[in-house]
Amino acid sequence: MATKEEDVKLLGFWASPFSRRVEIALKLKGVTYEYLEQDIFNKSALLLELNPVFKKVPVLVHKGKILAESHLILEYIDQTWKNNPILPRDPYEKAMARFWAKFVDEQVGPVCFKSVVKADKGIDVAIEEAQELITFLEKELIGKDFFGGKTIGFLDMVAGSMIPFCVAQAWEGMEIDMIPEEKFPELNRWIKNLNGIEIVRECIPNREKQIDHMMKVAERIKLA
Ligand SMILES: N[C@@H](CCC(=O)N[C@@H](CS)C(=O)NCC(=O)O)C(=O)O
Repeated sequence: MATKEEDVKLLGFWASPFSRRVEIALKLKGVTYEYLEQDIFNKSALLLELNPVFKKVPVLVHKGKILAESHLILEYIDQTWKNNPILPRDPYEKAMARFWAKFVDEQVGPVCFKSVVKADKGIDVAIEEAQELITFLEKELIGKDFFGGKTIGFLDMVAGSMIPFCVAQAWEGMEIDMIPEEKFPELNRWIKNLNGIEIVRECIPNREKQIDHMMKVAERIKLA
């Protein structure tokens, strides 16, 4: 476990799935950290200094060492604090967790949000394309409580922060059910399991506030 002297700081943004997942990991490991909320529309000198390459949150600072990019930060946390492992030990399972996490952030997130908001080919086509992607994750959950097995792990943190607690709330704002129970029973079971974890509930953004925020972002995307 981390002690105060370990000096952990996290630069984040309340609505960001990328920083929310890092908070879940830190809390799960019992790491004490200082949280520095950032305005991503008016970036602080500190954020630009610590992440000059991407200029994005999250940024983790541990004993003066600076890390950006949420997947790498999660791996660093897992290797630094060994209790409550996040990534599978088995090399193949570890590679697959990384594979699906990349799929969530690079495919599911953008297709389920930007493509659905823009709906260039019509909203029904956009929904169908997005749900086709989510079906891959539905299949990955068959017979499991979490993607990581019996306990919450790396892919649960990535997919949980991105899908039910971010993008699905944007759909809710558009009055569309992104993950209907009858179509996605496994994902619905998984979301209930995630909601059953106190740390997850502590780390996810307030639902109404998140819907409101996502609708504002959607307006910006439509106008762009
Ligand atoms: N690949 C990055 C994505 C981080 C990211 O997109 N962060 C957003 C907040 S949701 C941000 O800082 N955006 C500011 C910007 O794009 O200028 C990660 O996994 O950490």
